[in-house]
Amino acid sequence: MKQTAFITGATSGIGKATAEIFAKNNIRLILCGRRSERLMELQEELTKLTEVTTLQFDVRDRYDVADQIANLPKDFQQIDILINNAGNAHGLSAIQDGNIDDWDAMLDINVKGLLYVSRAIIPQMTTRNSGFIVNIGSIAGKEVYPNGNVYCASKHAVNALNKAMRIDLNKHNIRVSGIHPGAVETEFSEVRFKGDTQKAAKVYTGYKALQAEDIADIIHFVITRPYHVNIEDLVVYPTAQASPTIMNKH
Ligand code: NDP
Ligand code: 8X3
Repeated sequence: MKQTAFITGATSGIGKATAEIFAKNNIRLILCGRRSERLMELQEELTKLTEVTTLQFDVRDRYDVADQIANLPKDFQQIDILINNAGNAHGLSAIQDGNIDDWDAMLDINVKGLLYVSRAIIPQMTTRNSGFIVNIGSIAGKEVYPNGNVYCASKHAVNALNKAMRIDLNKHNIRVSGIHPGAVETEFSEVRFKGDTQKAAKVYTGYKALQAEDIADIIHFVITRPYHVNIEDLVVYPTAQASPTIMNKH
């Protein structure tokens, strides 16, 4: 039977590439993000391959998130796969210099936003005793690196929530997977450095970074294992990267 996937952060990077590979594999799509123009463009493109609807919301708005999910069109109401991907780093500075608005953004989006979306969707999965949740964490959720403080804390929280979901949803036959990438060349660093494209580009020069499609491919692999197989936790680095701070650049 055709499955339906709900993808947050589908307007760029990993989320967009995941939408594309899912569409090619005939998965019905609910695509989410704040940038409505990008959502419309993607819908137009992927509708050639599968059924697509879009939800435009900020994951920080718990009421809007709950309301829009509760009012999905009939054909999209059963969500089989949830990809919790929306998130970003904001700033990179020592804890004593941290910008408190940046801290709020990272905790509100990466942690609380993921919770709001999950809370709105998981009950239908527990009722059906089936479903798949993929949480996009980060190597920042496995190790802490200099100046990464609050972003690392937010991704450690995602790592903890991934485990918590596995435990609490175990009796409901729901699969839960955490995927934790190293450096992926997306808009991530542009957001982290507040639109400084030169600084952002430097993050990905001198080596071959992971591409959004690499992670999307892995997500698709994870969700297509037989139902009794659950890949609980997966850390993915570019070959040139050995840890958050060790990079073989030329
Ligand atoms: P991008 O910046 O390319 O994509 C981020 C996505 O998140 C966008 O679609 C954006 O959509 C969405 N988003 C951000 N804030 C909000 C919000 N408040 N409400 C709704 N949607 C939001 O980065 P990536 O694709 O790289 O990031 C995707 C995930 O992967 C993130 O969780 C990130 O932490 C994680 N990750 C990234 C790595 C990397 O090196 N790039 C490595 C490890 C993990 P819009 O702006 O339209 O709302
Ligand atoms: C993104 C990768 O190393 O910038 O989560 O934290 S890193």
